[in-house]
Amino acid sequence: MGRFHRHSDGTMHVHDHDHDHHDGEGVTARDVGDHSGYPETGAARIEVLENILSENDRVADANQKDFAEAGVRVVNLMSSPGAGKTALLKRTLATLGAGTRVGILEGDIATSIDADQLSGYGAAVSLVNTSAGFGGECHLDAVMVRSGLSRLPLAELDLLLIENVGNLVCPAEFQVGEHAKAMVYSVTEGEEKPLKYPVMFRAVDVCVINKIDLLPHLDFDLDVFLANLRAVNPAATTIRTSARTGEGIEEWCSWLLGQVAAGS
Ligand SMILES: Nc1nc2c(ncn2[C@@H]2O[C@H](COP(=O)(O)OP(=O)(O)O)[C@@H](O)[C@H]2O)c(=O)[nH]1
Ligand SMILES: [Mg+2]
Repeated sequence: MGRFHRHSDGTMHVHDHDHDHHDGEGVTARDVGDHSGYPETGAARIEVLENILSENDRVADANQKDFAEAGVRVVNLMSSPGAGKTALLKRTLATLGAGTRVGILEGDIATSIDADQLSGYGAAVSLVNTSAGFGGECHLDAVMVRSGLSRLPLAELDLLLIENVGNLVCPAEFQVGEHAKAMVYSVTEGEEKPLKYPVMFRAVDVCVINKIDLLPHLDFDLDVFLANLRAVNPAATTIRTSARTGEGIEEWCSWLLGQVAAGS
């Protein structure tokens, strides 16, 4: 378990920190402190967090049972804010068309901006605002997802796509009962992020490398990024897309349909 963490807004959870520099295998040898913070309350905090996480996993199991009963496959889509999740989902809905019955569970801190953008494509959309009773959390957990499921016709869906809250750290730490985790990574984010945010990159089954239409305007080195990704997650599928031009969207939709087929 990582270190307990409290946000400035009062929300709290644990982060799985990378301790490579302690065992000598890490690439950096910089002294970043002894990690012995919270000496007086540390043990109690860890216990509270273990309870929170095991409660989360219990609800995630209940979600997964409901998904199995309904015969729906579920993909949890994560990224930094602005990497292109909503734009990719719009393209996805337009490309999959009526042949695949898709539901969207839209996670957002406070607004319905993304949910509004995704309506009108024939998909059932359920919005979960984390500021509405969930402390404004920076991720979706299993309980929040469960609250949004009641507004979806699960048994009538083939595929449920969850747009998680934009954040490169916390969403990866909470199982929500999904069958696969996907991330959208924008080429504007630099090559080094897999090394800086390994928990997220390690957790995903597929990394959609988006905004490739912008490559001619950037110094982004795709080979360096791919090597960094491989260093933390050798098995992840990679798909290059532009939600702007439509490049790679067919390949992404084929991957999604493969997920649906794997469940039938
Ligand atoms: N050039 C370019 N812009 C994109 C692409 N995908 C998304 N965007 C833009 O990036 C911004 C953030 O996209 P959005 O889908 O809202 O990101 P989200 O926060 O991850 O849901 C919007 O202005 C999109 O139009 C892409 O492939 N290429
Ligand atoms: Mg969005």
